[in-house]
Formats: sequence, structure tokens, C-alpha cells
Amino acid sequence: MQKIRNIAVIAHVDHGKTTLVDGLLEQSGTYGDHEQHDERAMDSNALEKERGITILSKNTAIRYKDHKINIIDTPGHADFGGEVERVLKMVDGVLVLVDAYEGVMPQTKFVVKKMLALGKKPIVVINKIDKPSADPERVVDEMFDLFTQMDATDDQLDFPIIYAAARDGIAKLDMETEGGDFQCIFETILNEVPEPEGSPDNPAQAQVFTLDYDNYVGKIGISRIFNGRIKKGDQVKLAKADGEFVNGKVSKLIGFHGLNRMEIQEAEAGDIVAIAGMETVDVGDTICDPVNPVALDPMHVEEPTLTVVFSVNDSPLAGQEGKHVTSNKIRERLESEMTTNVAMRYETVGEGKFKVSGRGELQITVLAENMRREGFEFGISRPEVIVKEIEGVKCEPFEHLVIDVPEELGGTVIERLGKRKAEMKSMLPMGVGFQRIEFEIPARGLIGFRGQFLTDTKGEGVMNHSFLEFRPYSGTVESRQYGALISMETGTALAFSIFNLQDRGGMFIKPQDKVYEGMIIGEHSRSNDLTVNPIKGKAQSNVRSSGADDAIKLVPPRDMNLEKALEWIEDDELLEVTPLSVRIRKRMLTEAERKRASR
Ligand SMILES: Nc1nc2c(ncn2[C@@H]2O[C@H](COP(=O)(O)OP(=O)(O)OP(=O)(O)O)[C@@H](O)[C@H]2O)c(=O)[nH]1
Ligand SMILES: [Mg+2]
Repeated sequence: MQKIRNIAVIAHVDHGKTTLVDGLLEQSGTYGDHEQHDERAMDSNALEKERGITILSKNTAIRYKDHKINIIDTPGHADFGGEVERVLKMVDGVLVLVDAYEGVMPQTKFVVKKMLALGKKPIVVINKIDKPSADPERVVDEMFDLFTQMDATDDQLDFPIIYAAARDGIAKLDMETEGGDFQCIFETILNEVPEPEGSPDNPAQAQVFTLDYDNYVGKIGISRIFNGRIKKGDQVKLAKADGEFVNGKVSKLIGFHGLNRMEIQEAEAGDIVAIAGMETVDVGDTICDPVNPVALDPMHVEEPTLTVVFSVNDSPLAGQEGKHVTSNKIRERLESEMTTNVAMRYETVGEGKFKVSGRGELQITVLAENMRREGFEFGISRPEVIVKEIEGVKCEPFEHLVIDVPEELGGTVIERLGKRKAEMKSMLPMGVGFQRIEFEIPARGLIGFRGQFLTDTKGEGVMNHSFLEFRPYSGTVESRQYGALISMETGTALAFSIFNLQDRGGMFIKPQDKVYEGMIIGEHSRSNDLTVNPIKGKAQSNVRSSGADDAIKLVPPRDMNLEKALEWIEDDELLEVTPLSVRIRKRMLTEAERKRASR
């Protein structure tokens, strides 16, 4: 029988998980001699590379001495937290990373809580000790406190600590050691992480924790084998969440090694492999022995907390930039997304309208961003939190929010958040001249807050939040303070008009941009909406209509990317997303319609 260790790497966003996995691959000699690989090699899809964040958890395997170590890299962003919880069930130990300066952050708490509750053995890695502001001792204390608060068992509390600068390939067991490499991480994994339970001689049981799709073999379930053996060609029974058993056949078995996947003939208890051949496979299903099928405990899938409506683009510019624009195409695309993405749901809510639910704005914008890259054009409405009734009480999602701000700005931010129904929980000095303030806030109050926060703190503030729980509805929260500047005309924006409108607020457009009646071209500096004309040229004579008109000095437009725009819009507004543009518009395009509706 193979000697195996299964671990997950968990942490708050950006604390260095994927970078650490790079080092584990590198220093175990897993890469072939001439194998090319990027930095943060596990962040393999285009959006992940571009944004420098992990969106999907991914697994790899390395060899160290006579052991195989299966490693699952997880996303740190709160929107993908549900994924972490599933991954944790598949492993026997975890590397919990924490930034040596930032310390315990909201998602650190979230993942530690889940990990402790599932009884996993933690190894704490204090990462980024190279940072000049690093304070590893303080962070170790924070971790102890956190573990204690969260009722860690004595064994869990007795966690080994590794100090690392993952980016530089350095790791050591105490801060006094000079240099140091990842040997100590490998050794700690072998010594501390329990070997997998279960036996290859029992009837087969493997549980699916991630889905993948391949054009040739179809749906693939990445699974941990808890018992027995699975061979290519095996007849199996698939135990579904509802208790039903479905017959299936293993058409292909895929093993992992470094960045490669290869076909294998057989795998046994303890290992993590990809299994193809079952079109109906879902996350949480157990692939069982056909004669003696016993399902494993179903997996808890986190419920969505946020919804938006995707709709067919019906703006005057519809169909000009994208290739997939119809309701059918959008529905098919959403349908296919939901077959592999268990954290999201969708339903048809009207002609060409689809309600898409997920864990947060990032999760929804990642889907939207992927769609526009594939050539889709569509509208998106303002995000709404999901309100649900619990024991007869109307409840909404609450978040744990942590902000780091320059001391002198703390007051401003506290006041702003107060209006959004946030409750302050603690305030501590943090590094030189900074404060860390923690809040609990309805998720609703956070929608649109980030833009405001960055303006208030001149970009110096850092905010992080993660889902806490559903709590009783907290009443109205303050929303956007400023009105919209709305175009009254359809045509091409001119530098001359933009110049004249600059005093009215911040512009979202530049000269030569196409505009239409009802499109929002900027944020008004007052609270009401204002209808304006962005296409008016200077009366007659010498105005050159292009932006090259050098007599005119224009403030650069505010960059309203998908995320910012989605945070910004109100209920009576929509985003128009195409492969080339993100435009903001009023749902009702003419002023007459809007007036009528507001009466
Ligand atoms: N100074 C310093 N920076 C590091 C270290 N390790 C990682 N980083 C940097 O931290 C940033 C985030 O690293 P990632 O490995 O993507 O972090 P992550 O935890 O995988 O992030 P998510 O998957 O998005 O949650 C990158 O810019 C890394 O280069 C380190 O030891 N020291
Ligand atoms: Mg990562």
C-alpha cells in the first residue's frame, strides 16, 4: 500500500497559499528537469493569473521520500469559502497560513473554525516573515487566542509552527535559524498529519469534492477514496444526495503529479484522483462498490447570500459588440456553469431574465467576466442579499468586517459604517499610525461601500469581510449618496461637452465614447440625478470633435470596471456588459418614463 498524506492549504486571501505550493512543488523535485512553470503555477486559469487570486481549489501531488503528499490549494477570498469547507473533508491535515504582519483576518477565522470543527490537524505557517513590518510573535499569539476561542482540542492547540518566506523558498522551525528550506515543512507533514484511515480491502467508497469538465470524457469528479480500490472500467454505484443510487462505470481514472494529470489504471484508499464516466455526478456524491454500496455523509453546500438578475441586453447599442446575445444562449451558458459550480444557482424569472445567486459580488463578477470573454452580451441588475425566514423571523446575511485605516480616518469610517447598520466590535492600534477596527454588518450595508471607503481613506484603507450568519433583518441601510449624470442624447460624446460637465461630478466616459439616451455617464456631485447632454459641440467654428483637442483639459474618467460598476448601481439602474464595454444605464431610458414611474 502507498504511503500517503493528504493536506489542504488554507488562509485568508493573499497570505501566500499558492506561492507556498509553488515552493512545495519546486523543493520536492516534482518538476521535471526541463519543465517550464509560472509563478503561482496552480493559479492556472486566465482570470486567476490576471487577478493574482485563486478562484477554484486545485489539487496536486508531490513525492517526498517514500511518501506521496496530495496537496489541495484553496481560494482565500470569502466568496469562495464554501469550497474550502468541502475540501477540508477530503484531507487529514492542513497548513494554515497567516501573514506575519496582517495576522488573523476574517477569512483566517472562517477557515480555522471550519478546520477545527472537522477535527483536522493543523500546522501553522507564519508566512511573509521577510516583510519589514512582520511581527511573527504577535501573530503566533493571535493564532493561539483564535484557536482557544474556537474551542480547539488540546491536540489541535498543540500545533507545530513554521516560519516562512514562501516567496523566497525559506522555512524554519524557529526565528533564530538563518535561512532554512522547505524540508522542515515536508518533515512536519509526515510527522504530524495522520495517515489516511480506511482500507483498500473494504468495499469501495470515494467522495466527490470538485467537478471538472473535459470535452472528450465529459464530467469528471475529483474524489478522495476513503475505502477500497477503484479501477478503470469498474462498474460502480453512485450515491446521490437524495439517497438514490445510480449505476455508473469508471471510463477513465486520472492521477495527479505536479502540474500534470495522467491516466492511471487503479487507485486505492487514501488517494485523491479524478474519476470520469458518470454524467450525473455531483459534488458530495459517493462512488460506491456496486454490491455493497454505502454512502458517505452528504456534503454541506453553503447557501448563496446574494442574487443579481442577468438579462438580455436591450440597450440601443445591443448586439454590436458581442456574438452571444439571445436569451437562449445566456440560459445555456448559465446552465452549463451550474453543472460544475455548486456554489451558484440560477432560475428563470421572466422573459430573458435569469436570477443568479452566489456567495458574493466577486463570485458573480467572475462569472460575468468569463462570459464577456466568451463573447456574451447581457445586462446585470444591482446585487440584492437573500432574505430568508428562520423560525418565522425575517433574516438577512451578516458579515464580519475588518478594516485597517490611518488613525485620523477611523472616525470618518466608523460614522459611515454606522449609517450602514454596522456594529463596532473592537478597535486596536496596528503598526505605525494605523488602526484595526472590527465590525459586524448586514451584507446589504456593504454593497457599494468599498468605493466610498477607498475615497474616504484615499486608497490607504484595507477592508476585508467574510460571511458570519443569517440574523434578523436590520431595517433600511443608507445607500449611494450621489445621483447619476444621465445622457439625454444618443450619439458620440464630445470633449467639449465633457469638459463642461466636469464641474457637475465625476465622469465615467471619454470623448468618442458612444452614448445613448438614458445611459449614465458620470456620478453627480449632489444627491439627485441630472440629465445632461454629452454630445453637444461648441457652437460652429473651430471645434475639433476628437479628444485630441488640446485646448481642452479633461480629468481622466473614473475607471468603472465590472466590479466597481456593480457596486455602484441602484435598483433603477443596470449594467450593460459586452466583450468590449461595461456601460451603466437607467432601466428606463427616457426622462418621461422615469418621471412617470417615480410618481
Ligand atoms: N513579501 C512576501 N510576499 C509573499 C510571500 N509569499 C507570497 N507573497 C506574495 O503575496 C501575494 C499573494 O500570494 P498568493 O500565493 O497568490 O496568495 P494566496 O494565499 O494564494 O491568495 P488567494 O489564493 O487569492 O487567497 C503575491 O504577490 C506573492 O508574491 C512571502 O513570503 N513574502
Ligand atoms: Mg492562491
